[in-house]
Amino acid sequence: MIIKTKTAIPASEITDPLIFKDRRKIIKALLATMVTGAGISSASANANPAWANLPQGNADTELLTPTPIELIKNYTNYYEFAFNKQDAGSLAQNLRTDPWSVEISGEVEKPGTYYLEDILRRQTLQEYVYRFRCVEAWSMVVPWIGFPLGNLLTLVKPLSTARFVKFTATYQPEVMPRQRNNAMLHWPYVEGLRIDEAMHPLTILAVGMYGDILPKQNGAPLRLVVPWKYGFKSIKAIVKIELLQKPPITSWTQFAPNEYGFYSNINPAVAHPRWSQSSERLLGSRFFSPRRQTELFNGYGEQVASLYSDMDLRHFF
Ligand SMILES: Nc1nc2c(c(=O)[nH]1)N[C@H]1C(S)=C(S)[C@@H](COP(=O)(O)O)O[C@H]1N2
Ligand SMILES: [Mo]
Repeated sequence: MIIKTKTAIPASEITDPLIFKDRRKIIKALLATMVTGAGISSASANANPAWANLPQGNADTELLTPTPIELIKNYTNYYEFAFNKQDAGSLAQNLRTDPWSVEISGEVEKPGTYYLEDILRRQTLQEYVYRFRCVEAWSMVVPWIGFPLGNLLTLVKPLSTARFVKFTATYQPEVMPRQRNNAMLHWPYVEGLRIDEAMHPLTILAVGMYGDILPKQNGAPLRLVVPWKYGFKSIKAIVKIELLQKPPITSWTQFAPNEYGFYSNINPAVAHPRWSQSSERLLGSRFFSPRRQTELFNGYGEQVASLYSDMDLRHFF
C-alpha cells in the first residue's frame, strides 16, 4: 500500500552522522544505496506499485506525473516569510537549518531532543509520489523523500494515553519577517493529527524531494506530509512533536475555525465558506486545460476512509 519506488535499506548502515555531518550527503548517501539502476530522480510514476490502486475518477495518465520542480519551488505557501507565493522562495534561504533537532515529548516512554541526523540514522528513506492539494484549490504531484511518521513515533513509544499529536514549526523571527510583526497567525505555526492518522503509513515526514535535500521554501529540513488532507496540515520546519491526550489548537483553526477545521480532510462535497472545493487547478497544466475534479480524501480513500467510518464527513471539516 505504501508508495515506494526503491528497495529500502536501513539508514543505520551508513556512516555515523556524528562524523558524517553534512545532511545533504547523508540523504544522498541513503538514496544512492537505494538506487539499483538509474538515478532516483528519474523514478517513473508508472513503476509505482500504488499506480494500480489509484481511484478511477480522474483516470488520466497525468495523475502521478510529478509537477516540474521549478513550479514546486517557486509557488510556495510559507507565511512565516511572506503572504504571497513568490517571495518565500528567496526569503526562506535565510532559514538556519543546521544544526537541527526535534524535541519529542508528552505521552511517550522516551521523550527527548534528537538531532535530525540521529533520527535519520534509524530510518529508511523512500520516495513517495503523492498528490498534494492546497485548500486554495490548486494541486500538484510531488516526489517526496521521507519516512513514515509512525516509524519515528514507534521508536519513542507512545503511551496508551497518547491520542493526538501536536507539531510545532521553528520560531526564528530574526529571519522570518512575518513572525516579527506578528502578522496573521499566532506563531510558531502549529498543526495536529489524531494518533491513528499520525500512525497511518501514508503519513510521512519528508526530508527531500526530487531525489535531493528538501528546498528550504518547501519545509527543510523536516516537514510533515499528509496527502489526504488540505496542504496547510503538512507543516514545514518541524522542531517539536508532542503526544497529547487532547487535540491541540492549531494555527489555522485558531485563525478561522469556520474555515479551517482540525480534520481538514479533502472533500469536494464540502465547500470552503468562500469558494467551492469541487475542482482544482493542477500546477503546470495548460491555461485552457480543464480543472481536475477534486477527489474525496484526495484519492486516497481506499487507504484512509476507514479512519473516519464513525464520522459524518459533511460536518467534520
Ligand atoms: N510552517 C509552515 N508550514 C506550512 C505553511 C506555512 O505557512 N508555514 N503553509 C502550509 C500550506 S497553506 C501549504 S499549501 C503547504 C505548501 O507546501 P509547499 O510550499 O511545499 O507547496 O505548506 C503548509 N505548511
Ligand atoms: Mo495551503
